[in-house]
Amino acid sequence: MNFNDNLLRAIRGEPIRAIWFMRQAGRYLSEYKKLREKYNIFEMIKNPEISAYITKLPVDKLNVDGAILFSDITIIFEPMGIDFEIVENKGPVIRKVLNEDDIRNLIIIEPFESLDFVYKTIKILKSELNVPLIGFSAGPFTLAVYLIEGTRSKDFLKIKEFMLKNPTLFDLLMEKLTINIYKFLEFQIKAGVDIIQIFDSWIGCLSPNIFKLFILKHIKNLVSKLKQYNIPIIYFSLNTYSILHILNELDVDVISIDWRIDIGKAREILKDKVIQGNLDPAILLADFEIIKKETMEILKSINYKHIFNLGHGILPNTPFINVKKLVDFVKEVKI
Ligand code: 1CP
Repeated sequence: MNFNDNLLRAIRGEPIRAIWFMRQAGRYLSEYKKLREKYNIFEMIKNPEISAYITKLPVDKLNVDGAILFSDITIIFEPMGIDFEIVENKGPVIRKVLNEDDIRNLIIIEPFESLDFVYKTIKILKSELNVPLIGFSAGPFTLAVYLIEGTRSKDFLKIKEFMLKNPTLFDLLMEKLTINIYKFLEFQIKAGVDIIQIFDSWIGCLSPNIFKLFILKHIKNLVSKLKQYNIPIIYFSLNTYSILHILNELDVDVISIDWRIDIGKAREILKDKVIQGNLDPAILLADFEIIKKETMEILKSINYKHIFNLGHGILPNTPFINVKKLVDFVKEVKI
């Protein structure tokens, strides 16, 4: 079994094309939907055989250049003592949002004890995969959104009010979340993942100034601690055109962008950083002619230092055949 290192080489900036998809392992796959009839998401994540099987599905079925661990950003909530559930069509819901005492008492996790199933899943995958394995976590602000808002938010007003009224307490929350995220990522690295992706899905709700004042130092701190492991780091966010120049300061290998920015513009702002993205996930719902045309637009404007991916996760109602044809097209097309 030859190891396919296209993704690692693309991350290093070599002129090679690589493709994978965020949320490639889950919800749009028929095999996943079948399993979902029997198990809930945490039953699947906590079962190393099932989790490894789901992780491998897109590699076997799509021939993508990377595998993303089947897990969730909320998997560290239980060992942190957070009472929550995943609600159908909604996502994580916290039963009791955090107050000052909860923040001061927030548990610092020991992943080798509480998350050993993740370790086992990674070990299985490392012996069976022929592509790099991507481990992940959320960024601290993205986790804080769930803990303070209670669930995903449209306007993010609760967390904004909280951080503006209680800056010191918010800073403590960010510090503790950053420690937990670091420990969780370090643990995944020690178990054997080849690449780390930080999903900071919700930072795009903040102004550039607030982002710099309240958030940036925590992400920089997380990245600088991870750097000792010499592992490629991808930083993902949404709606961050207005702070892309600030994100360019991060000492990460890849910046993942959404579809709201022209990729040529992103290239100018991100200088020589490797860029990941930026096909709109909705394009995969269209006819293949449109998928091809939009894909060509991206490939014509950025032919290297680029990892082909969507600007966000694959949508649940995406036809599998469209994803399959897209991978084949990207692998074969000559520019
Ligand atoms: O009921 C189900 O089947 C559960 C749906 C589901 C799945 C398949 C959830 C609940 N999480 C996941 C898996 C998951 N989540 C992966 C695994 C790999 C894959 O599917 O390929 C990954 C990488 C994530 C990451 C994740 N979870 C993010 C960051 C990326 C993003 O989409 O912005 C976020 C914000 C979450 C929270 C979460 N967990 C689950 C849902 C539905 C959500 C999103 C809810 C929201 O939008 O707030």
